[in-house]
Amino acid sequence: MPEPWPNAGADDEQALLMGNLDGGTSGPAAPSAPDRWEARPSRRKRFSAIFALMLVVTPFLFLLWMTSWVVYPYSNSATITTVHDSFVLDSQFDRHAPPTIRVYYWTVSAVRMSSESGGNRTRVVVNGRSPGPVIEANAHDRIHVYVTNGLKDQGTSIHWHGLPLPGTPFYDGAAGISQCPIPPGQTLLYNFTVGDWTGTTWWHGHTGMQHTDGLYGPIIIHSPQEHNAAQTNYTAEHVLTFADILDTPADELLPTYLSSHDMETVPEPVPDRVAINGLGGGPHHDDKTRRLAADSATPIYAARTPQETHGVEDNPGYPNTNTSSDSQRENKYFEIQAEQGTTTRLRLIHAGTFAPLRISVDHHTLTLIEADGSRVDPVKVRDLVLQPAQRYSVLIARERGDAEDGVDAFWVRAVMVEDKFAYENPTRHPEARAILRYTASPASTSTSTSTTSTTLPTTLSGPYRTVEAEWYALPHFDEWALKPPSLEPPYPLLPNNNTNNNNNAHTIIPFIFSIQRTHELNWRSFINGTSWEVPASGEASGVGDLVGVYNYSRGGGGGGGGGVGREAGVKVWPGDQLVATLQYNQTVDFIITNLDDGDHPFHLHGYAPWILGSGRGRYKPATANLDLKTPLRRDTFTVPSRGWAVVRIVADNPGYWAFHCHIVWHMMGGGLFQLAIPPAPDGAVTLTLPDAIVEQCRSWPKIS
Ligand SMILES: [Cu+2]
Repeated sequence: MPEPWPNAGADDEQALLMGNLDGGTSGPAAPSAPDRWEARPSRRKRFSAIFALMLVVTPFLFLLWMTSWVVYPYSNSATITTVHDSFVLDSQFDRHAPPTIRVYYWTVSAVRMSSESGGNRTRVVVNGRSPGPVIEANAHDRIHVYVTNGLKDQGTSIHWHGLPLPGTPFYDGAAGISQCPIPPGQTLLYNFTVGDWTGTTWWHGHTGMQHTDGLYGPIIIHSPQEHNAAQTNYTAEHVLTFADILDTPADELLPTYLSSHDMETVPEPVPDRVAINGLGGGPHHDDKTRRLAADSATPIYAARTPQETHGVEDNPGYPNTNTSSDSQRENKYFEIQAEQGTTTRLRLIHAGTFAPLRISVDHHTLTLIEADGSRVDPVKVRDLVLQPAQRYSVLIARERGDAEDGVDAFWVRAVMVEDKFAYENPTRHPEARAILRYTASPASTSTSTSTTSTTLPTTLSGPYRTVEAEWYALPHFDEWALKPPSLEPPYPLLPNNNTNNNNNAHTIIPFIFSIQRTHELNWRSFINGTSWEVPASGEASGVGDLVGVYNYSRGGGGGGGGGVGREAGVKVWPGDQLVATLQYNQTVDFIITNLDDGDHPFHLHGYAPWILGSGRGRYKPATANLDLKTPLRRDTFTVPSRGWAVVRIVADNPGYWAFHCHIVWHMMGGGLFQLAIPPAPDGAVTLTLPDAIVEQCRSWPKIS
């Protein structure tokens, strides 16, 4: 299907955005860039009360602090669609609508909240909340996201994880690669098409540790065909965004992590809790306590100990439009409502940082139908493990026995997989829960997202008793065993160098990943002996290389001479930037060897590689048994501990793209390298770097 969108063309609007924002006269339209206080009346009241008591002596300091949260005034002229913004996806969403521009106005800011220990901690949020807004669109839509940096002293940027961004790689959001961070007070319009990509994905901050500190949210791209296949027939769908969460700001922990001289093993900070759509992080009472509580119809969280409010505290301003009473505000579990006798699709997203999460629903099997946007041959499992940045869709339906017994409510569980933790974290709450509740009427499509019920599930983890035998007979989940639906288009055939290239050789790029304590006793991640260093704020490889990849065609094409980006091969650029420059349309196999004793979820920007194979030990071509016929494509895959993986791409998406471990500690410690892919040498498509991207790099020295 052709897309009606030109790829360039937003430059005029970008130019407007470069101006000063607090003047309010030249700013772009943003009908609802919300005042964070207006959007969160409950928190405002709470803070006011606390501060009125505590800061009587220093009212001026408080006022100063308040005014540091700038509200950017906008007019209302550019809104094209109404932004739907809920984790309960709208069943009326028109999957057959003509290509549409969907416009979002976001302000990134930091909010402080009191932590368990009584101190303050900071979360980085969009429009006052974490997880931030949902982007919901159709294939071939164009997305406009105006991102205003409301942080006082840090740059920011947003990455659209898994979306290929054809023709607009400079909006990929990877700071130091595709752009410089957006300076404080400035706005960048991210303007890209979705192409024909469909499925479940997410956006997140890609500057420093902001993602770990809360800067993330879901992206759902619908396909007009998604309800057609009988095996994926479902009546409602819900998004569950999972994250492992730290009570200490991650940007404070990073220097400690990198210089933990006395630790013998890699000391990634052990998460404090897990959240599901920002809620349900516990602590959870044992089953006996829960039963008693449920029997007496008294919520267990009615006791307002400080520990009982984590879910709420983790989510300042989390959609709470219906939370008009105290009892509702105290509810802390995300609730999924499913209609009796129907099938529900759950879109599962790991938006966290370090701990893999084991996901299950009491008394239910999960029928897995999607991995990172790729349809999979449906497979039934008892539970699954989500690695950081991975996504799955599963179908669930109530077992007959439960229906007969009148069991209507079930726990959804997300439990940390703990084998990578290097030390004991005494404040750790390893499990988060949500509620799955069957109702007689259709599932709510309102924006109410936290439970309003007073009865909690009483189910235990595991199968319903009448189906135990079948349940235990189900295979163990294995991400490397997933395959695309057999013989079903539109799965592209695996390309090879005979069919898909213009005389470009089929190239193999090996890379070896390790985490080591260096000479200075710092913990660093290495790829082929290099350890990526985050460029200074005014630098980005894709912007600095103005005579390289982006202006490729202007230099006469053909791939020779000129800028640093043109010569094919793997090189270390100044500033410890490891860059593999490819030829357009080249088929490339990456052989990744993981020398570390942990699994690492690797993510390639701009592509969904074919996942050819993985194994333990070192890669041996003769015995590797690669799948060269029906491999799955996905953008985030696990390279096993002390093992290997082989993935393939065809370099048909020009741009600078990061390829890195998605455990943010490892990326920031150096575990990242870059692909530089030029446009076609015939000059049919040129990439023009938007002036706004260049200007934001130039403006950094002036700010700092
Ligand atoms: Cu890693």
